Amino acid sequence: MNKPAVAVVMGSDSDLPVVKDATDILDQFRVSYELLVLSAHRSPRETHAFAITAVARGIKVIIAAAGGAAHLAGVIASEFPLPVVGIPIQTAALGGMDSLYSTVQMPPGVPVATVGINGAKNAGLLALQILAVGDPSLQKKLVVFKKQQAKAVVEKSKRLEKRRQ
Ligand code: RP5
Repeated sequence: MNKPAVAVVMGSDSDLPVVKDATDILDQFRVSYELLVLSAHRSPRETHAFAITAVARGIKVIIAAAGGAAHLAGVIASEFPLPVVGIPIQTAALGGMDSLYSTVQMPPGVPVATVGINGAKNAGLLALQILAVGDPSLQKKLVVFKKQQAKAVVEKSKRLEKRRQ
């Protein structure tokens, strides 16, 4: 694997079981990534340092997961000039609506591409699709992935039909 073009960050290690769906899909496509715990509130200095140095390290897209008052993706997007994908983490208190609103409701000028609550697989795929804009071999792999996905749905439908006969 070569130098990471993706960084995957999360507000706490307690987010890792969800975030794993993002790293699994990156692993599947053999795309390397940085993996860090950073908190907009608990470690603001480290978060700031990470955001302002990421481009120089070759990072092209950042996936940021957080729950509750989920400001991590937005704070990173305020300084990182390339795409940021936000994953709102499901919470016990409010079911993740708090995380969703905190991540998605960014002010004009600072976009965060927000996936659904716990939508880490889509965050990984979106990061791959962003990289694929300038990477024809990754584009080909994504085409194969989508064909396989469609085939799996057709097969499920056939199995269902058979069971009804
Ligand atoms: C957020 O607070 C984290 O992203 C996590 O989802 C949540 C709870 O963190 P812990 O108390 O488990 O460390 O900042």
